[in-house]
Amino acid sequence: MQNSIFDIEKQAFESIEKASDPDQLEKLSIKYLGRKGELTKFLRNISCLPVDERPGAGKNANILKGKLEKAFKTAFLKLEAINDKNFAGIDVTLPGRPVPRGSLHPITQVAKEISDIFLRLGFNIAESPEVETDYYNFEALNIPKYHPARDMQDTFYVSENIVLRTHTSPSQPRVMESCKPPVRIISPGKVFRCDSDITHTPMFYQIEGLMVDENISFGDLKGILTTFVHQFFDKDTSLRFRPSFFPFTEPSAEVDIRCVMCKGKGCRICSKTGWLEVLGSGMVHPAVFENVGYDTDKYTGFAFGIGIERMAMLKYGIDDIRKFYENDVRFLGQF
Ligand code: 2NM
Repeated sequence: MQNSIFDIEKQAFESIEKASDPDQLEKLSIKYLGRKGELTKFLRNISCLPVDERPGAGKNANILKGKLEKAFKTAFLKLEAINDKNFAGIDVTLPGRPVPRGSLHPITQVAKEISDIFLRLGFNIAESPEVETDYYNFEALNIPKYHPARDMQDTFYVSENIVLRTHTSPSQPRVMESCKPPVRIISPGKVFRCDSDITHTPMFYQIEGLMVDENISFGDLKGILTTFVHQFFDKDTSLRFRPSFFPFTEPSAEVDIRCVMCKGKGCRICSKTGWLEVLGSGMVHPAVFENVGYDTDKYTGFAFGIGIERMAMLKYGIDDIRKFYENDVRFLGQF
């Protein structure tokens, strides 16, 4: 009398479950599925069964054969994994390895921070191409052909009339050509100058601003820039407006703040002067307004330019501008 198919199934699965090493499993596989194995014998003896039971028994036996083959395979893989040196001894209760979290580049953060201050003051963002015509980069801004700002040592020329913009101001005549006052815009972005040392990189970031309307005065310039400095540094920072020169503004003023390091006592950062130069500004030159078709009897305005790296260096006490562009995550990850 041979075992029923159900007894074979029950016994086989119980012993597969108990098997603790691959050799034992191999023996079990032979016991059930081998040439003289239980299931093989059962299949061979089907002819001894009553005729009407044969098809059902054959079908069940073949289904069980499939199930056992699969169960042996899975059990082998499981034992193999447990015995694998690399797998053995893993403590699944250990915390996972942290995935390092990225952060915005400090220049991006400071650019956003400065932009946000001016957006809250009612300015809009105006962008323009990084590769610019000589006209918008220089001519429209009252920088004539012989002006030193055009010196080959400063400007990257693409061709005779195409340059990499040396400031973000070209966006401003572009906006003024197509919009009537009131205009209140800031232009953040990359600019390029052929210069490289601890305070200069050939590519750097600027935010330039422009406000034009009827009755805009130097008082408005002072008010807006004072508010900006107080929000960016802190509200107790003193400012000083010092006469200067830019071809596109008249009068022009450099804005200094009380040294953020020594609070005015005089140190290495402020070259013992107690003051730090943070931005340039002035009342827009009438020649610029004439170039864009604005009525110079009706409109006045002010403009300013801020170096983003310089603001970031002062805010975070960074002494070398090149650190921003060395891509060292130990530096960049601190902000
Ligand atoms: C500065 C300083 C002073 C400036 C001027 C203009 C424009 F387009 F209105 F003429 N845009 N930006 C300006 C004025 C920029 O950067 C140090």
